[in-house]
Amino acid sequence: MFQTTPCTLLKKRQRPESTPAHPQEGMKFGEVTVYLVERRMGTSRRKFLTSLARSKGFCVDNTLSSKVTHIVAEGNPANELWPWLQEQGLPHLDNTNVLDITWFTESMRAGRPVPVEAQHCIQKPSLELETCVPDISVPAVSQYACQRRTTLDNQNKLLTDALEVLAEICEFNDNKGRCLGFRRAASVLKSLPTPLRRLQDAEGLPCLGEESKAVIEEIFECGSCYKVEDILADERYQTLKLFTSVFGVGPKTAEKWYRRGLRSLEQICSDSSIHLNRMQAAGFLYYEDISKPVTIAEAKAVGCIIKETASYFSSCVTITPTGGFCRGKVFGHDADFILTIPEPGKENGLLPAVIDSLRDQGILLYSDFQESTFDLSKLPSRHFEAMDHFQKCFLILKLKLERVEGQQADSGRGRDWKAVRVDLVAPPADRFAFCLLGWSGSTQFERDLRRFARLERGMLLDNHALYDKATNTFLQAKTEEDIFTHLGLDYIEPWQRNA
Ligand code: DCT
Ligand code: MG
Repeated sequence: MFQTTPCTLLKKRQRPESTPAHPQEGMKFGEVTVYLVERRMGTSRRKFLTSLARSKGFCVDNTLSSKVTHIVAEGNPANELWPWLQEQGLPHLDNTNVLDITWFTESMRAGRPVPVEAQHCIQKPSLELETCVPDISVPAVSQYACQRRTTLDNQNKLLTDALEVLAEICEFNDNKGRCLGFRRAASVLKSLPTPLRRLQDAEGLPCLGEESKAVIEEIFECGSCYKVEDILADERYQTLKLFTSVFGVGPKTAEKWYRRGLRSLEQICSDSSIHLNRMQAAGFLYYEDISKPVTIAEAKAVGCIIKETASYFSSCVTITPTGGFCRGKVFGHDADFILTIPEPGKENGLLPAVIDSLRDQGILLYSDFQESTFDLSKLPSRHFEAMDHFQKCFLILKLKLERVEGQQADSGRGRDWKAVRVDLVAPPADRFAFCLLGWSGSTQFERDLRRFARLERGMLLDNHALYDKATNTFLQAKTEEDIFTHLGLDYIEPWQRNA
């Protein structure tokens, strides 16, 4: 059971007699002395949180002494934290609040120490648990995908496939909230190292709402979920799936066509009253090819072509694969690349030159070029936009099969090329790390990185920058690791971001 004593036994304290290493001017809450546990939190994040709390009038001690009333830890499971605390030889440990970072963040937001509640406390594991069954303790799973390691080895595919069908139908019905709920639930299950065997195994996992739990339970009991089976067999769902599989067709257009009674791609192509935009027209024209997955060998071949093409513009261009392939996927719906030039401003003419050259080579089937609207003075953006402001282009390239390793020139399709979707983005060199982190995905991982930055760190993150609201500064980063460090997060490798 959770102990209530520490919350009610807050000792009235006087200001520390000795001057601390950093004078704590304006200390307002004399009855609370906070100690931040550095393990798992990291030095820079601890320093940041210490100054943040002190700036709000909290007393934060750098040493763990009997003066401390509130010990705050982050990402430390109870079974690791408590033995460590006990080793520190602190008297009255049982009367001290041992709290999760949530108490700290809520207090920072409130501008005062919030009352300690059950959900804030990191409880001491019971002796019984420690001595009898030490190995069953499940490490806490974070509600944020950016604090979980999610490889492509999904141990709960049956469950996540079902939850993703529900997410999809919610998206078709324009129900964003429910859609996100199912996506978050699926994402948590994808991160688990072992398959769930029964509903009880999901106890304590974050982001699993009642509906998701009911689906999981039904699958365990009946082998499948009737609601999901119904959706999969539903004509509207199947038709919307088909229509949105066309490049340039989103859920809104698909729904419009469905409501007009259209049910097949042939019907759309032969309906003279339907006006397709340029992207959709290309989507239909090359549907046979671009509806098939891009293989990793094809993506590599495209990378070489882009490299050769960009080198005519400048020998200093770097091509960095991003998107699903950088997360270890062997198939994707497109191939994504970031192009950079070290010289500031030189990237401006880069993509138009690459596009012109691809056209001259006769391998450009479609291009949609978007000029840069990036303006540092307009940052930070409070609202995340689906697309960043960098110069970019969405292409369809004619990939000669002879360029693809392990591919026969004519593999029975009567032609020696395949149409392939390719996305290129060219940020200024000093934005590279933010751009790479944003384009590496997965979408769910990106969402949670931004949510984590905002809610847990008071920072704004997007594909352009990281902004610290507490200090009103932009935090610079050369690498993705730098950004994780600023956020006080353990580094998650790209192949562990398949959330
Ligand atoms: N992205 C994002 N939010 C979106 C769309 C994309 O954060 N709404 C990011 C994450 C992935 C990256 O951009 C590239 O996008 P896609 O190519 O659509 O995703 P992918 O992970 O590369 O998937 P696929 O393998 O199917 O191409
Ligand atoms: Mg991609």
